[in-house]
Amino acid sequence: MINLTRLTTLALALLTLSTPAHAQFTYVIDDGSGGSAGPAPGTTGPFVWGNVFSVQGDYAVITSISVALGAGFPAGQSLDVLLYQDPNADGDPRDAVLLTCARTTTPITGQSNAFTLVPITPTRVQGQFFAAARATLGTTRNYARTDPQSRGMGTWLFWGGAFDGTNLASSATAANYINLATVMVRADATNVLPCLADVAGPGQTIGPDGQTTADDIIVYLNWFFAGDQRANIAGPGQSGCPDADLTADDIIVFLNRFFAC
Ligand SMILES: [Ca+2]
Ligand SMILES: [Ca+2]
Ligand SMILES: [Ca+2]
Repeated sequence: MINLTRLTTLALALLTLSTPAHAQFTYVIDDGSGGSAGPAPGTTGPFVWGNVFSVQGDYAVITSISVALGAGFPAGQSLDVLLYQDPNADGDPRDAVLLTCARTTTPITGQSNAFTLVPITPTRVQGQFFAAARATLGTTRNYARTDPQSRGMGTWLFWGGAFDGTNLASSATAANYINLATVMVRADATNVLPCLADVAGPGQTIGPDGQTTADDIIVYLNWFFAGDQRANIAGPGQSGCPDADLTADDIIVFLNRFFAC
């Protein structure tokens, strides 16, 4: 006679093996309550501020970056978030490589402890990474909300010179905010990298169906040739920071994602 209890247990065990559990983790070094005036670079142009974190366990896939803004952040200005890999994991992000970025046009402004959460393309990191915010400095400059009670080594600020806001090594000033305060920038992570090319189901219905098939490629290419921004997933050199254009870089990145699933 078949033991149904054992069969059920076996089926559940196999299900557990085949579908890894998604768990969430937030990288954070502030205590949630900011207050100091914050850094105010004496320049205009791009300003990047953020924190270096060490990867904890399996939580190596970053899914969003959250930023609390300082009193000087102008209403109506967009806010970018950026994720960098530190190639030598030494706590110094001046050599860090930009992996991906994203923009919000509706950040929460006004000095408060409210975080603006900006989703990014889920991206795997290792060792140490730099999670950062970017905005263009104007007449008011204290853009970064800081927490004076959470002092440490992790906060870095970049501005000035020929800095384009992405290549940290090109900034005139790279300041490690040692033991002064912490900027309120956090990163959310999960332990499983999703399939980023699963955009469609059977019959080219929109939305993931758990499989990668020709439907996904067709839907992506339809978006691309229609000028749909859902196809804009890369920048020059197949950078993970989308530019304004739909080019071969976008298609190559999509196909790389497809074959990585
Ligand atoms: Ca480094
Ligand atoms: Ca699919
Ligand atoms: Ca593009």
